[in-house]
Amino acid sequence: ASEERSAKAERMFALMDRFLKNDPISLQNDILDHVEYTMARSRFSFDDFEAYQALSHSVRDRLIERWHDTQIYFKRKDPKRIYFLSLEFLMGRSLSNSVINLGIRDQYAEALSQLGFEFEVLAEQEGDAALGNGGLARLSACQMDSLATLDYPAWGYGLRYQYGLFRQVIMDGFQHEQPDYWLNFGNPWEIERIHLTYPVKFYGSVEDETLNGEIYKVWIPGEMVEAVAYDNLIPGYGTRNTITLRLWAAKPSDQYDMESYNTGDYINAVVSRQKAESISSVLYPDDRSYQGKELRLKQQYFFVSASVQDIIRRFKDAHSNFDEFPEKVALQLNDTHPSLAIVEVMRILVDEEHLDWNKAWHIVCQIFSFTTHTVIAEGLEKIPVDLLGSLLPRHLQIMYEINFNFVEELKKKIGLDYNRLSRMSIVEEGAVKSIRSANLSIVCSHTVNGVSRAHLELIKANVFKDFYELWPQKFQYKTNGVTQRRWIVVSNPSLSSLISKWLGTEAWVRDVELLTGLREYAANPDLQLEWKMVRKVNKMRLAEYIEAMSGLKVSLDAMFDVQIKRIHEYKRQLLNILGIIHRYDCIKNMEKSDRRKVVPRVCIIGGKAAPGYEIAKKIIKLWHAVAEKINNDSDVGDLLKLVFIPDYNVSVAELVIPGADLSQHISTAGNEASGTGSMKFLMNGCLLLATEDGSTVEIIEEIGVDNMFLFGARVHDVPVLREKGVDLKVNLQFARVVRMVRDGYFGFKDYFKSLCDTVEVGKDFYLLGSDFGGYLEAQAAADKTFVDQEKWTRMSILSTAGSGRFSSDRTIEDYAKTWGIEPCRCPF
Ligand code: HBZ
Repeated sequence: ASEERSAKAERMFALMDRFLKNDPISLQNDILDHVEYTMARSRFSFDDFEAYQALSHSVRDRLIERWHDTQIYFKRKDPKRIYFLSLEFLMGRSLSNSVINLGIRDQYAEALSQLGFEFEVLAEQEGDAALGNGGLARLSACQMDSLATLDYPAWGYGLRYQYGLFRQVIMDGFQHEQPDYWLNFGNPWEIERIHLTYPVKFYGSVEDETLNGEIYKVWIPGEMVEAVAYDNLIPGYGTRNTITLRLWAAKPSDQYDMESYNTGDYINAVVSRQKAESISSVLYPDDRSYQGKELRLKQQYFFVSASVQDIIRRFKDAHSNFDEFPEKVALQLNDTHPSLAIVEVMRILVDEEHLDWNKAWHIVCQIFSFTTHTVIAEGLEKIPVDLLGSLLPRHLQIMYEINFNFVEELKKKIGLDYNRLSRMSIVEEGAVKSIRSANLSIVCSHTVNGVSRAHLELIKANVFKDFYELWPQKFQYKTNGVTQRRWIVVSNPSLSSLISKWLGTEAWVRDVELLTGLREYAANPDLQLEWKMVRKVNKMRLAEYIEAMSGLKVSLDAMFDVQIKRIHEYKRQLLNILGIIHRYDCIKNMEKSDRRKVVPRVCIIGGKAAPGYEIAKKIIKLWHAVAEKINNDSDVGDLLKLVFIPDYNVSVAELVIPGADLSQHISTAGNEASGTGSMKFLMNGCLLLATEDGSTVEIIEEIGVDNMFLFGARVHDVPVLREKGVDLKVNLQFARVVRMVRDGYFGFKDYFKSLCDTVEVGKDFYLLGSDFGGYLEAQAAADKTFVDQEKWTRMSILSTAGSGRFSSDRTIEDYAKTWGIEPCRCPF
């Protein structure tokens, strides 16, 4: 039968030449067909949005062809597969990325222009898929692009939230959150697989069942919902391979609640069924703190259970013996959010496949690899046992058993050191008895990954010290990376062409280390001139956006100084604001004749605060209050302008990053696990002003400390400085700017009081006071360099040239070794 199947497959491949054509005329026909038959609009009357949708459908058709070929090929080859489990993916827009990876952007642009449309204009119609919070989620998206490009047999699994990350609206300088119902106008980028569903159980009880003289546990659920697959196609660049990001949506189950219909309360039965959909309705907008909310736990289990069932189903299609499972399957846990997958695999192997416990455990220990994205203990998830026991009674039992075995083994190794045993236990005894997801993930994974070298050192020394001492070989790091396809080719096409021209090849798009070839031309006046021109055009594009958005006209001669990321105390946007106040104060107190020497600046900031994070929201308001004052001070004019970019997201980043001269990555050392924004700026030739935190340490190694503006306390200084505090009599400049805010110089005196309190002597946990002097010096060094455009441009070129190590292609190659997977390239 399998021979017959593959013969049939061969015949199908032979038909390849009847697949869709990519010449402009064929593209036009396809677009118009979609206008008429998919959108049901007349060919003679459709607007830009409808054109965008028709265009997207024609791109999707092409993706589908490649995707089918890839999936059939994977099936035939049956390689070891990697399953990437993440509760968050920040995909952003798909159109430009897809046509570039398919290699047909120019053909589309031509086809559209003959129809009277402009590709860029239509691309702007697309909304972002924002199914994630920040760095962790965008990292997942970058890694999917690299997995596809490098031909790995990979699947991403996640949740199809109906509401993505909230929309940020600023009113009177305050952040307001609005729902992001991104599916309102349809989503051409997903394929609904109505027949690809799995039941997911909740609540209920566990009973014993005897089968052939053996006793097995059976879980009798109290509620059941259906997980429906939505496939998002991820094309690789320079390859036919197109992989799947499978997102699950919750639907009422038809199998389960027939009973309620027989009670006669038809209306209420239907209404209560509908509640099932709430599981996948909304993304939690907190990117650090963990709250023990039932809905969140339901989301985690829902997506994990559907994914694990899907993975096991695929394995069983080709194999009958679970001994082969670890040779065919690797699971990657993106943070602890999917850690229930471990327990779900155990449950299925033991309770449903009837493997004995030890055998199942042996399998589990070989398949999971875990990556942590946090540095602080407070960031670690804890699931209250009461909650878990009621929602997933069987899983709690399994966790207890895993923990019991682990603690027994541990006692043999370390003796009866009860403090250490209780720290390492998966179960935390305390006021609220809880499961420590990180401990579970570490115990059950073969590898624990940090996201930068510095991050690994921190977790070894702090949060996971006990585990590191027990299993040093488990702990590794895979420095994060970003995809140059999106972050240079899609977002900065003119820089992209310039690079290809000077390197004489486009090969860097797949092999980014080739960018080092730019180093030899860094001082070349011809390249410098072209480089500056490209950067100027990008600044112009950003300036137009700023004007359209805020009415503010900014000077292109000014230095565009950008900080865009989630708003957090540890990321120190407040340090940035206080630095700006200092700059303003200096300008005001200067002789008029000296003002000519001031380097004009446009300070740009963007980012969302978690809805419940009061201090972060005050930082946003402070920015606006300071901006109001400075932007309206005619005395200062173009020397200093402040811009807040509202609703920062992936597509905004694509516009802002190429237009930035300077970008700030100024977290207190020891707080940013890696940071990936800096890598995007680096690729685009933007200079960094940064602290020695997270991946910055490695960036310094690539581009050299002289090619950026470094300042601030180092990791080992931090505890000392926290202890010591700063003497504000010495640090007069800092005291002065904080006082200005306190005294109501920018209004809202009472409202800013608690914000000012966070940086008072003795309370300044993130060390704004002690880093302030160094920060001002680094800013002054940036000003000085900016005046020397030859030097600045050289540093800019060297930044791009040194960015190769921070491609997610390199990250994925590192992971591939850990996962034990090989490329599987579709040959057609
Ligand atoms: O992950 C970030 C780190 O802060 C950053 O340093 C790193 O570069 C990046 C990628 O490794 N962490 C997050 O973005 N974390 C979250 O978004 C998050 C979301 C939900 C949570 C916890 C954390 O429950």
